[in-house]
Amino acid sequence: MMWGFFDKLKEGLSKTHQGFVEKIDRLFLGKKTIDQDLLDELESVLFAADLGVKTSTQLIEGVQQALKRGELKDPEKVKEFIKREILRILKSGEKPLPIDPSPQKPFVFMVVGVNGAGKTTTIGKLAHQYASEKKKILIGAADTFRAAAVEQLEIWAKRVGAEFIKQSKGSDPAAVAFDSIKAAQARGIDFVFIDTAGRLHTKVNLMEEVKKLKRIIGRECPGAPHEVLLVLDATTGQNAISQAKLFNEAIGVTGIALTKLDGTAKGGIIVGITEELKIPIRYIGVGEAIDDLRKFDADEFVEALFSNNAST
Ligand SMILES: Nc1nc2c(ncn2[C@@H]2O[C@H](COP(=O)(O)OP(=O)(O)OP(=O)(O)O)[C@@H](O)[C@H]2O)c(=O)[nH]1
Ligand SMILES: [Mg+2]
Repeated sequence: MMWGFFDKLKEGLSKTHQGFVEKIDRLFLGKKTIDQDLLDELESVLFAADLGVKTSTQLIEGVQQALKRGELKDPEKVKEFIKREILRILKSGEKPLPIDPSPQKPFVFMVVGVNGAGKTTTIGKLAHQYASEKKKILIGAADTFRAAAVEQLEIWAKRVGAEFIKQSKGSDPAAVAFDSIKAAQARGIDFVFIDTAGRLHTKVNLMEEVKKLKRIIGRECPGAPHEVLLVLDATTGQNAISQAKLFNEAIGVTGIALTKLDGTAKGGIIVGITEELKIPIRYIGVGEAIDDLRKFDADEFVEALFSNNAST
């Protein structure tokens, strides 16, 4: 199981590996010394890998300082240095939610993100994980923007054996959230997942909407939502960082699920997100199947990213 996911992760990260690790390898191949040109080229590789300007600049400064201290005489060492620094950054963002996060009942997840990021799918996968731990789950369809969104969520709820709360299309999302909390309290539910819309008529409305939802959830269940989980699509690269800032300012994001790391060359965004936002990465998604969402583990991630794909 463990190794199955590692291989999947490695395969998923192969484009990022090619666009980043392999480029670094090629850059230093046969080089005897590290000069300014080489450092400039390295900086371009880091930028192109979507690590973000801030992180790339910091890494280059780190390399320069290590060079001055005489620690990187051998160009091969530069890659090791970068790997170590990336691991250090990612470790700082590794704070998984325990399977039983608190004795509070219910523990409420409010799941937010722009349309198509993977909110509904992530709820399905998470609900599956908690359900397999014999927890009682309730899912609330507070994305009332599209009827299809409610149906998609209902399919997931049935599949994992979760209770499901919905209203008709176009109804007030806050009313669905209210019903969900009330039902969860009455039925002794352990975990509540509130799905939200990623698209309304304007961005400002979306933020007002999620603020209102959060307020209602907190009013009906003090301390909730216990986790405001922002779902970000890794394929959107730097855009994911802007989205995170918007949501964080509006409602205070407590954790991130980074989806679609499979098949994108922009996987380096996870480093930029951790460094710039200081919000823990809780989960990563590497595919559409029910088991393709995992707790984020920095060591595993960095190993998968840097390991040689050709050798498998
Ligand atoms: N390859 C891949 N696809 C994913 C992953 N996570 C989600 N998806 C797919 O992304 C698409 C959108 O996912 P949804 O869960 O519907 O996204 P959403 O945020 O709920 O979208 P809206 O309801 O429109 O706001 C679906 O086709 C998912 O199967 C992932 O980790 N990898
Ligand atoms: Mg959805």
